Amino acid sequence: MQTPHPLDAEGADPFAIAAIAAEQLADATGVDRHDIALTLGSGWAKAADLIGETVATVPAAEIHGFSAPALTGHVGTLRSIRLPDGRHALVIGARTHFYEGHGVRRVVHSVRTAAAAGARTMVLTNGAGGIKEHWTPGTPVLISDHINLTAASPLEGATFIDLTDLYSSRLRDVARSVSPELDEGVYVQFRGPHYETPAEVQMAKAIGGHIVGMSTALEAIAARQAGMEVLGFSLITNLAAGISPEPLSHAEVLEAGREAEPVISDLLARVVAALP
Ligand code: 8IG
Repeated sequence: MQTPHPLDAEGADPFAIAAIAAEQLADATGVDRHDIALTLGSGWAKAADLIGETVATVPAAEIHGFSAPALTGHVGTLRSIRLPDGRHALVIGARTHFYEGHGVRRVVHSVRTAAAAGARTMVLTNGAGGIKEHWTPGTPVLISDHINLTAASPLEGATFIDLTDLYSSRLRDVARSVSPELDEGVYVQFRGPHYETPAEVQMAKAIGGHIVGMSTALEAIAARQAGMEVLGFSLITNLAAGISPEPLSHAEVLEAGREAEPVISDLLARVVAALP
């Protein structure tokens, strides 16, 4: 019989598992404490090279509770970076998506590990579809709030967590001090992995959404539960289904990400340098 994944084991405590992961990370990187954590989604990976000096790169699969990456093009590493001012950032290039079907605990394990490693700030980035027509592919936008349409939560049991100002207005102000032209919008998380129908995009718009994606809302909730301050960015890689007459193509999404990468990575690096 195969041993279950640690997070799926009978009686498993996700926070204890994250604490073990954080210890292993400290051993593997030689960095006792990380101040800031970043999850770099499609289009954002190059930022890791710009925010500081890489101290160590660890394959995520070597750390307790992490799994090998499901998608080629997703990095599968945890990287410790020393910022110019001496703070340390943990760059998570190993996202587990809810649509992989392994449950929410695994989706948010990297966020909980970052919190256990000491991070007080969680920067979440993603590639996503845009509902506002003037957001051409390659536009980075701040996430101002979210609508979670996954029907799931990382919180277990009667855990009531306030999500007011989840995407910290203080940190959004910091981002706009770096790049005043940054627009913002409400992120709507669908389960995926299919993209939305045009009718679903119209629903997202009608309920107050501006961005559609498959990753960030669940992670942001876990970050808030762990007491972190959250900053969220979406790279609009495509107009959401039906907003443009063109059908969506994964290849075009990847291409838009590649083209925007140098610009948005530079933006993110400057925002990280300005974080309190
Ligand atoms: I990149 O249009 C990317 N990710 N749900 N919809 C959803 N996720 C996305 C999209 C999109 N584009």
